[in-house]
Amino acid sequence: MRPQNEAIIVIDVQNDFCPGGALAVAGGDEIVAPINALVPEFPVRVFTQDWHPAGHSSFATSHDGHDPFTMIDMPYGPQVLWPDHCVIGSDGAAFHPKLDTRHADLIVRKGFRTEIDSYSAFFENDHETPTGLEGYLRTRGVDTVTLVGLATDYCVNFSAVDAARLGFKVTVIESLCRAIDLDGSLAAARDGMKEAGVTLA
Ligand code: VGL
Ligand code: ZN
Repeated sequence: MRPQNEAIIVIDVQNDFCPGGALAVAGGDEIVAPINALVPEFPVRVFTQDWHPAGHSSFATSHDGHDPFTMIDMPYGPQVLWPDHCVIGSDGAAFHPKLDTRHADLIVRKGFRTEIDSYSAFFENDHETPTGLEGYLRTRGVDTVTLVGLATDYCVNFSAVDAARLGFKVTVIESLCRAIDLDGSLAAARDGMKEAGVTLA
């Protein structure tokens, strides 16, 4: 067992990010078994779930004439438009059926406001509106976090960089993540994480 100050954060291991899903990440399902094996080593276990209302502003279908995987300017900054995914209550939004969520102490849902996306487990994409996870971790005495899940270059990356900026010691286990890799987003994410002081293991 890891020491009491260490948490694992399992990011968005949901059907829509696995093969066959609406925003499938190649090999997304390969990480499920090793994540199940790793989670019990940690005294604090947080899982996140991307959780969007139908008609969410990050969906290309909400913007006439815009295609998925293109950019749009939102009031809070540039935003990638995605295929409809992880719609609240849908099968695509459910955790991968083999993911052992019995281990979860806390499940954080994010992206549930129509007008703003939330990649990070800590802040929405305005980098300002908190999810409450920082307070949860601190009140449980956590100062060190390990991140795994989907997708390396979006939700794992944003969560890792925010955690590091908040002063947590952060490790991303890359072999337990898979990337979308849109226009060099994986290389940019790796550089950004290293720059923020995140350890890529
Ligand atoms: C994610 C794109 C849109 C992720 C979520 O979990 O990385 N990516 N919503
Ligand atoms: Zn999303």
